[in-house]
Amino acid sequence: MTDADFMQRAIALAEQGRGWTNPNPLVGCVIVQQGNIVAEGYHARYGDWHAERNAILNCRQDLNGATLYVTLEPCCHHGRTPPCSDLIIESGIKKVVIGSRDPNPLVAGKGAAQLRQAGIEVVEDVLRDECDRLNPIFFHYIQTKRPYVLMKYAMTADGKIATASGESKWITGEAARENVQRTRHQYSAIMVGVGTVLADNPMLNSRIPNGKQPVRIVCDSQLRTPLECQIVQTAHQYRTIIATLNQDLDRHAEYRQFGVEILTVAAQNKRVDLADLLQKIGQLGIDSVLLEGGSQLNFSALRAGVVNRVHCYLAPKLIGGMQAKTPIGGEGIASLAAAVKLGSPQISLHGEDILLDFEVIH
Ligand code: AOF
Ligand code: ZN
Repeated sequence: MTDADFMQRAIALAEQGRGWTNPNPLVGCVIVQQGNIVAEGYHARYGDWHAERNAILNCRQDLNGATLYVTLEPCCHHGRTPPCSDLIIESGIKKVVIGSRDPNPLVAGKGAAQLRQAGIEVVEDVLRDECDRLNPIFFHYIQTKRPYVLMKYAMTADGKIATASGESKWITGEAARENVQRTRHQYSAIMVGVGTVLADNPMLNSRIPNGKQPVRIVCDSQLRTPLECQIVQTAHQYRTIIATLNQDLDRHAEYRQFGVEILTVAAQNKRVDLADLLQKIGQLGIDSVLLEGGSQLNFSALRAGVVNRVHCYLAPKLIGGMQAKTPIGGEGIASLAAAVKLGSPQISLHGEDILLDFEVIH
């Protein structure tokens, strides 16, 4: 087994926390003694022990001279938990192999430096790209304090999100829709425009058994969300925020009695200013947003430059229709030269549907 093999195992362990650690990172760790894994650990849930501490606590053997593999630089600060660096030093571990560097200003190289000062051999950047891919949300949020935004839509092979008459259930099949449910479990919030609420009366929850429920956010500049809609009616059960320009406190009270939080935000072309909204929900501790349309909100988000990633589900169907909506509406971008650029996609198949997973290049 090589360093890369052990790190691969640590990555697989980190994956087990997916959906539960936000706004903290996914982290996995293995401890190796004479070429054998003697203990494993991962960060299972926000606020729980870190991966390194779990691995060390899980170890029944003497750690003297052992090597610790961890997907993220060990921390050296007192947060919700004590510094992992101290525990590693006390344990007798002689070598630490690290995947990602930690951009958290409280750590950022200081963790590795502390281990080296204590005489521990530190090797960095082992499978760094793979390890970095575990935590795009954490890296973005810890540095900007604004949530990471994933724009998701499902369209036919001719680029339509509904028929000309507005029928959209369902463009994609069951397997793709299940994958969206898994994605919802990984994001802290789901955001839609009021148009989507009026058209679909969606629930916007995660239907994964024991899944985490995302906060639901509706962008509704004029407060047109009906009090009778599912989102308002279930706001006591699932945290719900309506972002608006409307300052009528009596109107706010009508929503609040159902448990809806009203967030007044700045205006941008008479609509919700998404940059302002994201800054505000970042301050509420929300590290990630799954943007689920409709096409007007998608365009506003792209124009505001706040989208980090795109999930385009492509269904093997054709429907045509000049009036049939496409995923991104608004005025559109005027010239090809100004197009939003995407990286090369990761491509996966879900039943008959294709998922194109793009990073937005800023
Ligand atoms: C985690 N899990 O396995 C590692 C983390 O408030 P705390 O004590 O949980 O500290 C959170 C910070 O610790 C986090 O921002 C990151 O910089 C560092 N490493 N965090 O939640 C882990 N190794
Ligand atoms: Zn730690």
